[in-house]
Amino acid sequence: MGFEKKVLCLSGGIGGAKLALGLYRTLKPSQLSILSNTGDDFEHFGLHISPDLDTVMYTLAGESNIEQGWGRANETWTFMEQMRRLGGNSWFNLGDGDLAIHMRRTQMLAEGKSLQAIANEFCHHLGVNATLLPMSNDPVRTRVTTGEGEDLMFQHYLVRDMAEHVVQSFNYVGAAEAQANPELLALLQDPDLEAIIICPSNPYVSIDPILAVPGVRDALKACQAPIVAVSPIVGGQAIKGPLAKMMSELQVPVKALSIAEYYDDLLAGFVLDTSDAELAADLQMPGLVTNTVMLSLQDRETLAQTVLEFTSGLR
Ligand code: FO1
Repeated sequence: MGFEKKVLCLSGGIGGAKLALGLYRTLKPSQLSILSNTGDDFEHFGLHISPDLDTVMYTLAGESNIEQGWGRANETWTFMEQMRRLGGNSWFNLGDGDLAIHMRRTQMLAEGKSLQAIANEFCHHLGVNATLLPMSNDPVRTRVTTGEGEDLMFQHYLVRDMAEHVVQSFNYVGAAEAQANPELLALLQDPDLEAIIICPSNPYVSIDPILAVPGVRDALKACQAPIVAVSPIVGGQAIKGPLAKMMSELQVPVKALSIAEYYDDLLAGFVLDTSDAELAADLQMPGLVTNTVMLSLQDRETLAQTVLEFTSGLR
């Protein structure tokens, strides 16, 4: 498909990581960088937890729990069982092996290492040869305004409270003061960067935190590489997670076109699922209609190849 140089994808957690894996297996691993959301990060049991960084890393390492989407395959849960027996917090499940990642990251942060340095070291040890780029090395925390009391920390909204609250708005605490990852800014100026893919992640809580970091959106827009988004809404539904519920609560029509409009001037093209083929005529930009539901590994690779071919036509 004519990509010999560099490709960047933007991803949140589970849904985005599927396409990131397809891209990782399609390209030479060293060609791919994944710009990751850190707005889901939080402190738990005194540990710094980066769910989206870890989900992408486990997925590319081939070590993720495919059914669950997050966490490790073949995980054991002795820690959580004992923590429950002791009356400890049990709403966020930390597997025994997963714990090592959080402890090691917390230790390295305490030693003054950056999220980027930590991601590089973890990817090296897990054999992931793509480049995982945290959107910033500074703290950004997604908060959800529900109109019921104070803003909710994202993991409280999503996991502890199972996305039951009605969302009114989101804010990304710390974003305004955060420095964009310098390695990202350098890549966006690299003439070898040939394509930028926004994976089918939740625009409000996975992609917007990335775009909220000062300079990122402008650097993406100024980049010579075309930007293409894959719709996370298929046939009026989200494949996984609370996106469709959020959109209806925000009075946004729950359809793929709403996502294309949301990203607006960032995009050179948009990818719709075959079930939404009739919407392609109303797209205000070049569109691709293809199967975007990634059930198998082959689906992930096929979608990646198809999206890359589409994007190369937009250069
Ligand atoms: N999601 C859940 O729904 N329940 C959990 O107990 C849970 C634990 C967990 C531990 C580590 C990790 O990296 C992710 C984890 N997730 C869990 C997923 C995570 O909360 C969300 O998928 C992302 O933040 C959204 O992209």
